[in-house]
Amino acid sequence: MKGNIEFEDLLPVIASKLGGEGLIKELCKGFELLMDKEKGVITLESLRKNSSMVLGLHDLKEDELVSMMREGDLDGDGTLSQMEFCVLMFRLSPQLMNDSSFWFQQAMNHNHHNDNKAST
Ligand SMILES: [Ca+2]
Repeated sequence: MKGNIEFEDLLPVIASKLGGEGLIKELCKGFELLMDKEKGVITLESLRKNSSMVLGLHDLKEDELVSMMREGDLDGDGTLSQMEFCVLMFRLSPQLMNDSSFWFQQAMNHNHHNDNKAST
């Protein structure tokens, strides 16, 4: 799709609109619980081991954990970095997606602002 903006590129914009660090912290609060403490990233193994500690993840089945990893792993290294996890949590939060769609539009409009000569 032409002019498609990657979701993760917009995350900082949306975060700043919705409440900045508070939002990021909220989205990422599960990360430290789920990550492999030695590697500093979430692996399928650490996800499997720790998902019971995170509300909303404790009854995920094995194949759901696998698809969560696959969906969240943007760079294909087989693990979830903190950023990847945040983006995934964002995608998995329908209410958040709903609230952010407005800012999505704002960001898109801002991006195509060049032919708009409106003065400030
Ligand atoms: Ca990754």
